[in-house]
Amino acid sequence: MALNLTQKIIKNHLASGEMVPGKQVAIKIDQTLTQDATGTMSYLQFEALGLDRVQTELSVSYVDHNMLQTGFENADDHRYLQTVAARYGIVFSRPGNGICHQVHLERFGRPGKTLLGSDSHTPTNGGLAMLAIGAGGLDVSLAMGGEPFYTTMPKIVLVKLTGKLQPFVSAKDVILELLRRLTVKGGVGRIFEYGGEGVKGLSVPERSTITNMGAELGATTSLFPSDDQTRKYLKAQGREKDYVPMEADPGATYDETVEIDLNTLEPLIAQPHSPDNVVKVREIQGIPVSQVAIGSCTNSSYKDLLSIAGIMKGKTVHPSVSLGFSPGSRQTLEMISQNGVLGDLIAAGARLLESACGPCIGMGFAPPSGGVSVRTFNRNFEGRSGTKDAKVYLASPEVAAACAITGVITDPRDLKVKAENVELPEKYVLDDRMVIFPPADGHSIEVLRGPNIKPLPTRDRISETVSGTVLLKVGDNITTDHIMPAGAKVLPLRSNVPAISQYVFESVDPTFPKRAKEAGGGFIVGGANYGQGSSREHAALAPMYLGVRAVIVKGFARIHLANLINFGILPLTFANESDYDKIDRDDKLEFSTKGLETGHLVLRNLTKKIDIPVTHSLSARDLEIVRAGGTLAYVKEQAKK
Ligand code: MIC
Ligand code: SF4
Repeated sequence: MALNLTQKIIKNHLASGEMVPGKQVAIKIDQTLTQDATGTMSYLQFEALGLDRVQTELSVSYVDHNMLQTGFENADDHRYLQTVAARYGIVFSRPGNGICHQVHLERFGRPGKTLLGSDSHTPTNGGLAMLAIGAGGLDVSLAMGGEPFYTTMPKIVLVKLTGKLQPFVSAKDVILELLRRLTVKGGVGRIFEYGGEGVKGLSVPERSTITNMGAELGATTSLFPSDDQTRKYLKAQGREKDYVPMEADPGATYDETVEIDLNTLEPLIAQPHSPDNVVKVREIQGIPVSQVAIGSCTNSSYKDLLSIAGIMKGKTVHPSVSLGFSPGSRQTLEMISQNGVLGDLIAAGARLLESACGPCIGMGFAPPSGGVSVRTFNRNFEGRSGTKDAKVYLASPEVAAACAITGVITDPRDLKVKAENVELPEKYVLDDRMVIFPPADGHSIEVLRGPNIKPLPTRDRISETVSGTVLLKVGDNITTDHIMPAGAKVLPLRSNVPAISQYVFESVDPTFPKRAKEAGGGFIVGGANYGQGSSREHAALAPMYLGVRAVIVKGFARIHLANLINFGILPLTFANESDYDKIDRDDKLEFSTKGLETGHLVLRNLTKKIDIPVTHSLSARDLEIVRAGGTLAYVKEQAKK
């Protein structure tokens, strides 16, 4: 049977299950990656498994998120990560070496392999024809322990590209166009496989910009074939031996198809406060801009910085704009410092930021009050920048550079500059000195833990009757940034669940943690696409710590759903969406867990004296996990058996 590329990779890694959309599959994982903000939890969980060494072909631990060291916490976490990596056979990418997804693409990603990362933008490496999936830290720790990754087999969507990108139109516009058409819910339960003639003209870094932001569609992952572009890129990275050609079989079929003609695409921009609020740049040109930020795992490659320099060279950043840029990796930074591009950008007035996530996660470079910030990033959720009333727009590097010069939202085609054809280098600077490879035997390594690293909270087995109060009712598209904010103040508490739980739902209802504790826990009610955005398991772990028993919504985002199960919170969905209106905050609810296996439950709303039917999509394994009080408890029970 003719297989598409996704099916080929899954088939090669299928540990159990059937490749039928909607059924559970278990996928063998070749590589894992973690970053520091999710990594500490992931390695604490790996340690709890009691294994001696990681079982994967390659596991890499990056430090790129919690880089602002205003106290001992982040520095302690970095030291913990470095020592735990050496102890258990994990490669460690030191702070300063760059953003996990960019560095992984440059140095480690391999066509046809599977990659599980504790970060939602892990699909960046889909640009190299990897099946690269974002997951909670616990799922990644299990994968490091040799367990397959369990997920629902998604539908596979062919994104057929034709034509060629026109000058000043870039890869970012391809994914913004998809977000415009399909919205932040459009990719849920789907994998986006790119194909068609238009693929050939896109380099690996461009492909990765597109697969990176498939996460904003809610997709399980996105990937491109491995072809001559892939070979060229790997060769330039000194890794031609990692190249294998990979593509869909002729006649392969897909569940859905979307077509994009690259010839007709125009520069696009996502307006506040959602990545799918996309319009043509020309439709909103002229809006004054106070800040421009270039970087993030989406658009911080060598090619991106060269494109910007092409526009900025010899010009000056507009007096009302502050322009900051963070090269995606140390490799990129070294290269632009050697070829003069860094000098050109600095001469133009740009501010060099660290090679890290930085402003993308609210770690510095926050916009001014009410300011407009144009960013090459992937997320513009309200308040994420660190300034609550800032208005963040998402656009390509070319659009961002144009705005930096003119001080207003500008279509780069309206600048009187010639578009440069940016070629990828024949050879990248190869310098892995900031990567520490683990010793063959890590037994003698002492794992160093700081006082901010607190033990993992646990949950008891689920009871036969669950009752409690509705602590909060929220609407559609609630992000994990709403549930568990990031930013410079909260991020240093990632290894300390009791402390970080005090910030749950801070921007929605700051009384939530106190009320939850006082009520002895309870329920959250939400709308569609609940938990979209990041992979942070703290958005489940901290509510679990506060006693949340079940989340009842119209629909879940994939990673958050898995995280809720992992921490023993029951994810329930309204059988009839209109029943959302039949529950209010402070209502008392009760249900029996006896019938969980049937997939259908009845919630008794004791306050309104009505019954509300709810369903769930949990597999038999998921159910056992929730009954046990979470995955770690389940794994331990299994080990005893
Ligand atoms: C993000 O972009 O939101 C993050 C920060 O990278 C998260 C991970 C985290 O919260 O640590 C993600 O995307 O998964
Ligand atoms: Fe870092 Fe931003 Fe990418 Fe998340 S989206 S990994 S915070 S750069």
